[in-house]
Amino acid sequence: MGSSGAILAVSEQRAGSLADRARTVGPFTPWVTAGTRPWVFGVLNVTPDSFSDGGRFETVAVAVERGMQLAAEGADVIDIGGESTRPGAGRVSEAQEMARVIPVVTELAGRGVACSVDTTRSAVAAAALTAGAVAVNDVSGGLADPEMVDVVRAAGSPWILMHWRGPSDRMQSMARYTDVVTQVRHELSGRVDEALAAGVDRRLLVVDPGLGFAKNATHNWTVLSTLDSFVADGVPVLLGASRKGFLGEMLAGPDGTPRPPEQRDAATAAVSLLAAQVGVWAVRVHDVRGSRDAFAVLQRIREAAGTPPAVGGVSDG
Ligand code: PMM
Repeated sequence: MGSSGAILAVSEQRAGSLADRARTVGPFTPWVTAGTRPWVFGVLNVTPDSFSDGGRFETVAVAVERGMQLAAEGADVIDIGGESTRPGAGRVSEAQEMARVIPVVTELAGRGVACSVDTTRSAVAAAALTAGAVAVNDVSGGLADPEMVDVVRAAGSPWILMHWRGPSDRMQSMARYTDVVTQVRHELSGRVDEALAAGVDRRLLVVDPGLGFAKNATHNWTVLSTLDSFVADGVPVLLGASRKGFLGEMLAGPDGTPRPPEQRDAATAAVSLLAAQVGVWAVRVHDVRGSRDAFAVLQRIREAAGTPPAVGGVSDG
């Protein structure tokens, strides 16, 4: 891989104590929390076909402007993706994904904005890290590309491992569970164990139950009702509920038509509040302000009650 030299250089810089490394890679590492609230990852899909914002941010300039807006609204990290993962979506070529994502990462990182790359491809992840991304968000949990583990290990990059059972064009046929919570937790811990066995630092791992990925609405609600059990498993948790179909179904009009994605933000903020209450490490949302406002409400209530926040990172040690 052409960028491996750069990745190794980054890796060498990042050697040293955890505290040094946290300083080097910035604060958006799983062992650091935002303090009293979860980190907020703002969604920036540079794709023509994502289910909620597809087609709106296709040019680099427009995408960068949107990224800056998300940051101004309180996103801690901008999560940049170039391949839609909506149910039924087909794949784009690696070259196309690179062409969509890398210029946007380069520009936003150059402006001092923390970016993660939402990709299942190791080459795209490597190029994004070289361009200044601070984390890899891999919806396949490392399953789609066996070389992803080498890239994140060499870069010393945080790696979000989402629960995944197969590609988007087939995943809904894989939404079969006898006990969704136990099985998703078990499959996630398998991904974590495999990453650890390959030499990835435990403190760089984040898990995500993958709402809507090989899960129907009932599965999603069941997972949300037991989010605390995912947090209790001890690996920081990121949650991506934003504008997803199960919220649209819940908010359907009298004729049963699901509420459109852009009108699901209040429900998304409600999920973010629930996530914060149980100690989730980060949320991934389109409407950053709604979740930040929800966290502010929770913060005031906790202050009034004298209750410490539940924050879901791991300690430096
Ligand atoms: N969902 C989508 C894309 N990337 N990444 C993580 N870690 N978790 C998610 O739930 C997730 C994701 C699909 O939603 P989008 O089309 O709005 O990006």
